[in-house]
Amino acid sequence: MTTTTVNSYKALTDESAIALAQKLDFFPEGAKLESREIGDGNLNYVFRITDSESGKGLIIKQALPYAKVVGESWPLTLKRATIEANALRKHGEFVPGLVPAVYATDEELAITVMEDLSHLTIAREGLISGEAYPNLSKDIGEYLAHTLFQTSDFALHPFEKKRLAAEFSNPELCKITEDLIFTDPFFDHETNDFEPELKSAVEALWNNDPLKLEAAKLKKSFLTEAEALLHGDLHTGSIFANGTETKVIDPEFAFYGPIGFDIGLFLANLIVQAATRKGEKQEAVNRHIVNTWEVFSSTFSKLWEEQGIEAFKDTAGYKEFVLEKIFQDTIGFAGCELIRRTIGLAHVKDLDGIEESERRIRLKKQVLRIGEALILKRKELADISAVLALVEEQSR
Ligand code: SR1
Ligand code: MG
Repeated sequence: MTTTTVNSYKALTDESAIALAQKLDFFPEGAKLESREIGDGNLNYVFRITDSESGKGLIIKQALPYAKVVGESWPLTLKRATIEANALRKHGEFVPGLVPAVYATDEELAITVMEDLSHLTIAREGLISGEAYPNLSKDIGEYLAHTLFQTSDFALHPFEKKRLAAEFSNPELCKITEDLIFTDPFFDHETNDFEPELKSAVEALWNNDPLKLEAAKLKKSFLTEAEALLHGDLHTGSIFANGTETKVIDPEFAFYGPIGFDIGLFLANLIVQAATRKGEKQEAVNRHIVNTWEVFSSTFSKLWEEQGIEAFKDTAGYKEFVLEKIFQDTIGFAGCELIRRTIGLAHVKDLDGIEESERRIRLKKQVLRIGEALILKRKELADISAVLALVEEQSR
């Protein structure tokens, strides 16, 4: 690991991560600490510091001044570490059991020190190896409803909501999403990455003007609709889980955006996983898809009734209008995520990890068809069961 210096910023090494951990009032005095860099994401270093004697551990996450996935040629703001820590704390006010505890931060070093979750596994990895995660959709449905409702105009005084929207202004990370999810996959752009066997399917997508028009509308929603404090990157790699516990990590893309974005990203990543399965195993993931939406919408609805402050909250049809708009956005954003995870810059192991090339290409074509149909038909789908029916139809 090399050391990079930017002003007073210094990239951590195992040694300096241990030195930092020793200064925190966390481990017993004189503890013999060990450090391991365990980051497998696209952007940051993650050090796990452990004391084998006491069994205690913590995580030190450090943002790099560039995107790790591409290299130093792609500079990236360190401010995202502060955004991430503050989003964990803000969301933790509403769902303390569903996010890691933040112990300390250092803005100059772009560091967040937080709870060690190594008794859990990354949900994407677990799902790929067939884990059922019985509580996953209930927990994520509740996480989504609470964090999104409680940071919206439906729950907050307008001054507080706008203060938060300003605090969580995150232009550089939003630009990544604007480019990688909403723009580049729909054009012949150099960031795209796909196998030659997909070329004709991809070219058909680039030449599909009705699809591009709908993608443009969804991008406009993402750019302009500051509805709630989003996680901003809620794929299954941003979730730790086991049979009973779920923790949402990594909200460095947090900003004020459209409520359906977080829900759509999560559902899309479940849809990809379901596409790789058959029979009862596929049905188990399909149940998570349905349950996520049902738990989200019923919890959101309850919060609206019990805690909503909007003057029009009891006006007949308004809550239903809001939920219908969120649903349609969710489905459209899910479609964009499916397309970009298949042919854009950042892929997913669920698909890329399939070694048998014929099956991998067939599933990728299937996921592209599902993504396209979700974007185009999002306003015709009556409910979440209709989404599953569409996914099934496109999978034949
Ligand atoms: C350059 S970052 C590529 C992707 O990784 C992150 O996790 C986000 O999903 C982003 O789009
Ligand atoms: Mg991440």
